[in-house]
Amino acid sequence: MRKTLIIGAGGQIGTELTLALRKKWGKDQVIASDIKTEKPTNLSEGPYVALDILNRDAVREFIINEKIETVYLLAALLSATAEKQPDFAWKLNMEGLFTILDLAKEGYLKQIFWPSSIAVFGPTTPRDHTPQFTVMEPSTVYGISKQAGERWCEYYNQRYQVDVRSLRYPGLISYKSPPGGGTTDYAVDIFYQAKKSGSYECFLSEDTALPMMFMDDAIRATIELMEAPREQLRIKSSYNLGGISFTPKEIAASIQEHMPEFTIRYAPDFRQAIADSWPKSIDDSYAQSDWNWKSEYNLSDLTQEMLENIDL
Ligand code: NAD
Ligand code: AKB
Repeated sequence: MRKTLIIGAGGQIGTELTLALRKKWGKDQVIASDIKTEKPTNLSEGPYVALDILNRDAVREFIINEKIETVYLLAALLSATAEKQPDFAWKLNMEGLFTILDLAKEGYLKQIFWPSSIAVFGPTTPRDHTPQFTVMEPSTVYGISKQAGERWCEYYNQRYQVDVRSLRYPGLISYKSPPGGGTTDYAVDIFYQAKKSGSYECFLSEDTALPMMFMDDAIRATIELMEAPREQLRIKSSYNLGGISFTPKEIAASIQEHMPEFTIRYAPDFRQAIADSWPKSIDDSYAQSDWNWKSEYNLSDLTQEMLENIDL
């Protein structure tokens, strides 16, 4: 086990990834960090450091002094929030990546994980079973930053032999930490509102299909990718990762199987255009053949997990 730093550990993925890696390797091996000055309560057991990824000197000093060897870089603005502040989204999503890639290029880091997203695809991409290699013309600042990030990961991989690995996560659904401002957040909020009030107003239209995944699958995929022998990994940019695909109408019906009185209404807002530019489902055959990826949770499993575990 290499000494690990998770940047953006206080977010939706970081919380669960930190807990999973600490369970696997021991809490002292995995340092959580975030811009939040207070240690997140979910991460109370184990080391925490407040770090701003945009403070390049502080991040470099910490990683070099602490002899960190693996970094998971999760700090970013997500699709919906990024559209409200495009300049800052570009800055945050790109500058942090260069800081970490350069540390690896200089030999301080042995391995990096940096997540991409289905947002790298755009309106000209084939939307069903979107392949690994296809037209990519993202129309959001978030998607543009992820596509550029993928290109830089591949470049550092090929040119400087940096071991940076990446997944194009679909929309992630979880109950331990809330989502941070994405277009797929409705598929988390719907469970909280179902339990709180028995009804939900959805910001996407009823037939908007998007690729989604339960968090346990996403964490397992991340760890499996990081542990795969490097020579087996043909994709040096970012792997397509498939889970399930459903519409708001289908997730509502799944909730109604447990709560027949649950109601939903639709009031699409600016996030509809973002969702309409993304794939409906993903072909992840490279992940399947290179590191034996297989998702486990279907819509019915996910609904049951969410309704059982959400604690209001
Ligand atoms: P999130 O918004 O929940 O968490 C991001 C964390 O980064 C937050 O805790 C935030 O405080 C922290 N942060 C923000 N600015 C920072 C800074 N300057 N320095 C240090 N920390 C900072 O996001 P998430 O959903 O956990 O996503 C993590 C990564 O995974 C992002 O790159 C995101 O694009 C990607 N991703 C997420 C999803 C998803 O559905 N959650 C899907 C695809 C890709
Ligand atoms: C978002 O909706 O922005 C994220 C993502 C799919 O990248 N959940």
